[in-house]
Amino acid sequence: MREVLESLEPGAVLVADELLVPGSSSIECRAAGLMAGEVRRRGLTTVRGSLELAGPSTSLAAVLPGAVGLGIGVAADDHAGWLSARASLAAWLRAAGPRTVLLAAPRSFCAGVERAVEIVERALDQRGGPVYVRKQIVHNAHVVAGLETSGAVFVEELDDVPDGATVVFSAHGVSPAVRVEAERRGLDVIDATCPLVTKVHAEARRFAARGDTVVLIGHAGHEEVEGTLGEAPDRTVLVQDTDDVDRLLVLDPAKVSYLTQTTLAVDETAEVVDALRARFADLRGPGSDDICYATTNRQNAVKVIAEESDLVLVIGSANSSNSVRLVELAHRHGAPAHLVDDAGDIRPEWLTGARVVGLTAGASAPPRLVEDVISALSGLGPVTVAEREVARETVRFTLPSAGQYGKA
Ligand code: 2E6
Ligand code: F3S
Repeated sequence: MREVLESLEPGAVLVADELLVPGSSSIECRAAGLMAGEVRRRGLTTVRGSLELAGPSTSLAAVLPGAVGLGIGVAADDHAGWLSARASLAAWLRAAGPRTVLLAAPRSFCAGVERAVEIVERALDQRGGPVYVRKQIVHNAHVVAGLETSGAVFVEELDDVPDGATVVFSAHGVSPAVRVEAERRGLDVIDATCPLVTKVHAEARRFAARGDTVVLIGHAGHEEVEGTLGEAPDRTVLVQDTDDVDRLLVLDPAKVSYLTQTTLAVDETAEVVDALRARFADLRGPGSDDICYATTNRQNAVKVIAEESDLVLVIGSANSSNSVRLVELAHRHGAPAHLVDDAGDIRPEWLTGARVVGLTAGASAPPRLVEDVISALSGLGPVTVAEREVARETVRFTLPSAGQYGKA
């Protein structure tokens, strides 16, 4: 232990994965990920390891009351580190205690994300050269980092892909202009666009072909929206809310149809569609909307847990539209809610006094992260896990044909 502390950089803090008690069995520190996040938010770096309780006086540890064999501990070798370690430990001890974790179901990966990730994994296994991916394959930092570690090269635009190389299009889809450019460059394209996004592109072409103004309801700048807009750019207008609908100018009010991004809030989108219908009596559309089954199910499930929870945690990245919608919806259904990439983003002040914690994950967040968060929370005291299932998902999408993988 002394060696670990001596090798700590100035300002670094050792966060204990276990506490070693001389002459006794070790004490597990499942909340180490939570503690490490808090130390990092205080501007210090962290190292994970074992902490010997009979060690140097610069270590701080606590055995949690009411939780047999669970502890939490930190150590630092300098004053700044020690102050931060002490404050972090105090904050997490305030949040300690028994709680219930209410899991939303469905949550986490949808069929389109499973397919997109598998497409990249297979390409990495089977292609000889590097595999480039245009944009994030899905909007999740952990998924992207994992595939990067396996060798995928993420780029923003096709300009960053060498001529003739393999490039995967992300799950959010691309505009026809991107496909044309890829062909012109002789790129070897594998398309991971979610089939439900592809369906919206087909609707855009069909509605535009009959001479309609196509109103796309969605968020400006989102990759899916950019791709769909590109199908009929001269005929398509983007609206984000009912104010945009009020301002809308169209060539022929009798020839208007609408489409939606797949990951919008169901309730807000219905309001925008109602506003469109109020202005354009002959409005045509895709049935009700293009919001996908996975988005709808995750929203229905988060509503249920929000109504029963003191706090809702949504696992997902900040650029994930469907994940952000889950946070907003939980708020609208009465619970304080926060988006976290992983356990390290959870703040002790959110949990202090929160005895029932609702937990869900956006469609691009790996299920492993949900398990990690439950495990981390169980390091603060006994956790009872209950699930609220609103739907069973059986949707699976087939992969592109085998010929798409490997040139041999
Ligand atoms: C493709 C289409 C829709 O930001 P958004 O929610 O759209 O995307 P992800 O990657 O977070 O979720 C999956 C997805 C992919 N949704
Ligand atoms: Fe597709 Fe919906 Fe997932 S559009 S990628 S199934 S969130």
